[in-house]
Amino acid sequence: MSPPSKQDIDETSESAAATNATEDSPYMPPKVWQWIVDENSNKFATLNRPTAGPRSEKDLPVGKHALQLYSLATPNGQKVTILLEELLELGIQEADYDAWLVDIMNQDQFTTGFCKVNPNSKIPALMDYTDKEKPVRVFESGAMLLYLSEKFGGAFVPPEHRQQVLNWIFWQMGAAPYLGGGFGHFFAYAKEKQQYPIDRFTMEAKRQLDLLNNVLKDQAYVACGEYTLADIAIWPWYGRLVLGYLYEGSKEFLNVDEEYPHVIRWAKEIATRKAVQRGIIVNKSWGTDGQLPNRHDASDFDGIIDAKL
Ligand SMILES: N[C@@H](CCC(=O)N[C@@H](CS)C(=O)NCC(=O)O)C(=O)O
Repeated sequence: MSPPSKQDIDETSESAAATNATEDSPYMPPKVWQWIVDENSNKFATLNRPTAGPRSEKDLPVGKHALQLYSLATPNGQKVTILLEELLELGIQEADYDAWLVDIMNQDQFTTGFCKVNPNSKIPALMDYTDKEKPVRVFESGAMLLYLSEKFGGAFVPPEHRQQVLNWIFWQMGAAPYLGGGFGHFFAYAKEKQQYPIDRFTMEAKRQLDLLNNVLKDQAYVACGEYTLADIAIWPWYGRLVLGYLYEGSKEFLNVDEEYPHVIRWAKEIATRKAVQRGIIVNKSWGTDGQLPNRHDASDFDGIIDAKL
């Protein structure tokens, strides 16, 4: 499927508008949805298509370690690099890894090589070549956290709190799309600011923050009294949101300082962890703070670990 031509777009928009739009509702859906590219609507407009699968031929690079990560320092990517750095911090040398930058704005996630590791074309994607005869592909960041934890003896999943950890990891995987794809998209990325979607997703983002605030009022970490995989999954989204690093202006807009003090306390505490400070800059290629586009060795952090959180 290829992008529609300018003529297609004009004809489609005109006919849809003519048949459906009313004064109260300037857009009414046509009977059959048509793919219309409006390059000015948001920064992902030219990236998104209604079809899946590769768009170009290219193999992925493979480095020296058994674990090969293909990712980007977005919250979903940071979860995994934080966990890998935490495992190394515990002294687990087999967790050493190569992390390769996948530039999603350059459509790197649609190469044949990337799609073989993750047919869903989204970062992060991981290959485990520990058994060279039977390499394992892992996609979906939540699955990746559990895979790595299990591979290394149940790290960050205390047996007595295992179910609580799972509950919160699955919560994060279901909840964060409302924060990122909903609130973040309409508040920060959509060029035209519309009240309806901003109200809808702000309501949900604040409900989620209130939930975390209630939980963190009574215990130090999200799943139990100790730092677990659940915090590693949740912090890059909700921790960085309340610290003001996700969407410009959103900390004030969501009234974070007034309403979610326990989330802020938890977020600040996790931000002091050395592994977290390393993990958040892996596969990062923007900003004036620390960045490490590709990571192959612990020494790659030398001189750049004054990362801004
Ligand atoms: N549920 C997935 C979501 C991954 C995801 O949405 N990745 C985004 C970046 S944060 C991506 O690769 N977007 C590129 C695209 O949609 O083309 C996970 O947690 O791994």
